[in-house]
Amino acid sequence: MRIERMTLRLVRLPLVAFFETSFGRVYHRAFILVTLDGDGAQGLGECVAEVDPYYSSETNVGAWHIIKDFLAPLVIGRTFADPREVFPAMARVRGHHMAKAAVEMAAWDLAARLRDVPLSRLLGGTLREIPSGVSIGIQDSLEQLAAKVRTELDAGYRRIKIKIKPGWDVSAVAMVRERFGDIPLMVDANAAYTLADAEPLAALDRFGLMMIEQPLEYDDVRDHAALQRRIATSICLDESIHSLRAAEEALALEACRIINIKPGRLGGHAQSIRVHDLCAARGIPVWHGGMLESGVGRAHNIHLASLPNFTLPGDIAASRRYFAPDLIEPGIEVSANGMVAVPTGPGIGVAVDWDRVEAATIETLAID
Ligand code: NPQ
Ligand code: MG
Repeated sequence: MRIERMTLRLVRLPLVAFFETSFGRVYHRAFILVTLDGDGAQGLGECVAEVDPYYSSETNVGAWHIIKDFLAPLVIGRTFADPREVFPAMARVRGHHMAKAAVEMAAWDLAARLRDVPLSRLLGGTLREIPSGVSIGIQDSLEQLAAKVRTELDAGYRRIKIKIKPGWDVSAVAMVRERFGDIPLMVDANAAYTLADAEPLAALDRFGLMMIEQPLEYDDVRDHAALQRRIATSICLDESIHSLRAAEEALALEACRIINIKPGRLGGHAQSIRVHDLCAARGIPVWHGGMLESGVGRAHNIHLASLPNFTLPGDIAASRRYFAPDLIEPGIEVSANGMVAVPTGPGIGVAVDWDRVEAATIETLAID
């Protein structure tokens, strides 16, 4: 396929409810939609970088610059036999995985549409539906947290993840266990602790959590390995796994027993598949993370999460938990038993409502 043109749109949507992590509270989501035109078809990708460099060092304004000035010239006018060639074509640019992923994932959607197959087929997916979990942000009170957990369990979600930080950890987990019993439960610290907190983190062991996600520094592997030796709960790495190499290092050092895969963090679908395959070969389960994507990014995630080693429920919830309405119509739905169907149409297999995109767009740029 030949990439003929790229369009960038900076889009901003209000969130249905605020989302709070150890690094702060947000009420809106702003992201870049990337469109690639080629051979008479169009592919779509979503750049998951936020306004602020808090989860990751990338920002959407920075990604706009990197895509426009450095990535677009490396792909526009070029012919790719396979979307796996797109990430290597951008290798001259170091880092900027979220910017690269948006371009690369649009190329996968384009390739799948040109072959008239669902993206999952091209990626090597085998599951027809995927198990869905939810990520519940830090709340103002334990009462509010209990109400959220109740709502999500009633909706059928197969695993509850609660965000923690020092001061909102043992008390929150203890409350959930007391009120809701032995539900599939995990926590995500988004790097809010240090190795000096090993004792309070070990205090979580008695709650039988599925895992604790990214307790320590965002780029650390070594301290996580030391922590994993001192706590019984399995560590899952998120932020630290920014590449296949980082995944190899984490597994070599036994810094985690589970890995969270996000294509934005890794540089796209091809890199995500390589991490998935590495983990499968080592007996390490993976699950698909979430970045508060619109329906476009969410659909990409669902196709990727149909690969066989995504054995744990992912942070891939219904559109309506985040955006009402979403940019796609119909939105992503979750069944009463907590499953999301993998779309069967060509490409990402969802219908974008372009009037809604237009209404939410702050800035547009066409590059050819
Ligand atoms: C995580 N996501 O697993 C991320 C963190 C994250 C669903 O828990 C705006 C504000 C966008 C906060 C994207 C979930 C964000 C955000 C991702 C947090 O660590
Ligand atoms: Mg996380």
